[in-house]
Amino acid sequence: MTTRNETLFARAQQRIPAGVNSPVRAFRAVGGAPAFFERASGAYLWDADGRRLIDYVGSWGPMVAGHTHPAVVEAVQAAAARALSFGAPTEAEIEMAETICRLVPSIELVRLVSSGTEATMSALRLARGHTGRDLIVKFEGCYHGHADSLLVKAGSGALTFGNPSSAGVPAATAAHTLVLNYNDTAQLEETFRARGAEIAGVIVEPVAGNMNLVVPRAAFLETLRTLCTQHGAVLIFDEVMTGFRVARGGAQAHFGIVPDLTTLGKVIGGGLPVGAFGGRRDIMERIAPLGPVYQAGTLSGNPVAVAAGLATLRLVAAPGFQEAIERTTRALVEGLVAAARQAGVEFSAQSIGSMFGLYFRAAPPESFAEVMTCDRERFNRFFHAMLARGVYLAPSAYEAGFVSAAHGATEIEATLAAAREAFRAL
Ligand code: KE4
Repeated sequence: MTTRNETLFARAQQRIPAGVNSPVRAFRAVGGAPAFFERASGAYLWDADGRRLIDYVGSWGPMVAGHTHPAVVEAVQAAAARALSFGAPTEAEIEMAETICRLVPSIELVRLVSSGTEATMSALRLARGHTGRDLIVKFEGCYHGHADSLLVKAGSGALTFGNPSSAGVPAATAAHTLVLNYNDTAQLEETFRARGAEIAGVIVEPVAGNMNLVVPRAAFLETLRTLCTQHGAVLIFDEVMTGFRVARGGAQAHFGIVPDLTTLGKVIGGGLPVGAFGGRRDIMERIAPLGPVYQAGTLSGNPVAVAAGLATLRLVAAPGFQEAIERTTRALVEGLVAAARQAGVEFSAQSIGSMFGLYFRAAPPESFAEVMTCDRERFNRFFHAMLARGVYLAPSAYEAGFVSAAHGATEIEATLAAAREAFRAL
């Protein structure tokens, strides 16, 4: 019998490439028809077949307060009733900028955009404009959105479908992108020794979440900070995913490393399209119309999207919010490890803040190469076994998972009960 998800998927593919508006949603890595969702509330999603699912994707990060949080919905409704867009400055954008700078003190000046891709693309152009250099450094398996310079050995959907370096990116563009190994401090030092004077900037996920979850080794970020300072390269922390997830002030607060620029997205939009880039005032003052680096956007700082983001950040900044969500995430991970051990399945997992990684290998990977040794087929079977039992994980072995403040003991215990069965069925 054809399910409604399957019917919708067949119809979608007639007019949308692969039936989706972003590749990783297509379930091509895990197989089967993607779920088409109709509504969400708290920790739950309901799909076109009426299935209620516990959600660990959270729209890939934004839904940290849980779906349709009343404070966020009310803020959006009130803003929308006043105006949908002006294309002109509003007081709400000032409040958003002040809030971001207060929560992430390394950001002295910030500009809003409409996606994480716009944020990282703009930050790179700014690093090049500020230094007058062309070379940028990224790390294999890290994903920073789909700007040309960054689609070189990228993670997330690019990695999921085995095309980490996209077609359509001119060789001349890719030539200005140097790709190093995440957590390889020796290679970093050697690269800066050889080409430090050419490097405009280094962009890094301070906790990698697009090749599954990979946590930086202690010296990695510190060495990166030291080398960028020594050679006059701009250190960009791409906190689109880690911002307000790894810690209230992002991964930079967790590790105590101060980047020159930070990119944000996801949580700061609360589910609506908001990105941001910001940092040192002397660098940010190079952005048009103050300086020579052009950047613009019709809907940048959109009042309805900013209302959703501000309401979400107020919830995130509340006392106890981060501590509670970290406890829930740890309980999930510890329970999954215990369930796998009980079933005799080789499995490991870890969490940092409200992000987690699941690995079908004995220990959490510390590099892209180690991620590649995870049993992807086993993950795909586990994904479907959990989906069949009402739990929605990211449909790719190369994505991090996300817990929300709406996940409580009931959701965790239901997830672990499903996992105990799913591990046994592998
Ligand atoms: P967007 O352009 O998708 O808003 O942000 C790009 C981006 C930038 N930097 C980091 C660290 C990111 O994780 C992302 C986007 N993350 C993916 C999920 N791994 C978005 C999901 C998708 O592509 O559909």
